[in-house]
Amino acid sequence: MADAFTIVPGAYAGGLRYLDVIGDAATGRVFLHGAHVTSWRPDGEDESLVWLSERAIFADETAIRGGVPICFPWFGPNRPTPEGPAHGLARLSEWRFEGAAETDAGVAVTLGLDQDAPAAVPGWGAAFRVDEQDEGEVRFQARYTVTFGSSLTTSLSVTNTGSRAIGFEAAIHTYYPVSDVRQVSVSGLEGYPFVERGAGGGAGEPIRFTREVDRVYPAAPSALRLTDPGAGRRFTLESSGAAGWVVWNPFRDKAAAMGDFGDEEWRSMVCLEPVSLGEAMIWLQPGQSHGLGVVSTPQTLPDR
Ligand code: TA6
Repeated sequence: MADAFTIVPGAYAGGLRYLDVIGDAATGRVFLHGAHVTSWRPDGEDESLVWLSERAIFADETAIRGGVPICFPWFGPNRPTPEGPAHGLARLSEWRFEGAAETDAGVAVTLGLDQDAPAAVPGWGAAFRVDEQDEGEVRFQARYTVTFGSSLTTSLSVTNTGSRAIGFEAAIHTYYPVSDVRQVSVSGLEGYPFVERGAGGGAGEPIRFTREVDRVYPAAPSALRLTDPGAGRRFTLESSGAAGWVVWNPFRDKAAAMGDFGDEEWRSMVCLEPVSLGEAMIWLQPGQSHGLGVVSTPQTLPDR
């Protein structure tokens, strides 16, 4: 049977190549730069169900603002070397297209990355945590499979192909579109400890957004719900291989301070990110692998 999907390779935006996926259940777009999903539109939806800034910059040395950035091999400012960029090197590296296939869950696109990948910023040689007592070579093979269907499934798998143990952090940093962030709630994290890195704008539990929220839940359950009455929609999220979550909205002031983020765009997005970081970072012995990902499923809210 002929494949029920089309991959349109080699299209360009700002000099970066991307693939357009046209399947029966959904369409999508993923850039080779960062293996960065920028669009996912399930059949029947009028718009993409991943948010993308109108000011996103498409350039080698910049992470695309919005969509689904991959944070690897560290999260945020937890860089092992002073010159390392926020959220690691993977979202600034050129991934290899390794193939696509029709599955029951939609069109699965796989991209690969290793320490020899061209990265806008160098540094794979010092990108991982290692035991200084160890000797041997640091090498890895990452594979990222994103499945465009009625749900969006993202899965990052990392294998230690070197000869010494490596430690790393990882997150799938998805931007979800919402009608108005001040009207939505995030449930599933009630009662779990968190570190607030922002202005502490999360009111109560379920989380509501009244100011900047930048919360790290180092250890929390795998299921979240993002409820958006204004859009009549709920996203259910189910993570795998992650220790916790990050919840982020920049709100007005931080959005205004970001050049690739529209001043009013803070109202229309929420980031919910399965993450393993800090004491829960992932350590792999030579030959070991670990997978981390999330399935995001939109549901229509019943009429009240
Ligand atoms: O995931 C939340 C966060 O770590 C925030 O602190 C904010 O920096 C956000 O990521 C975006 O980071 P970026 O490097 O993409 O601007």
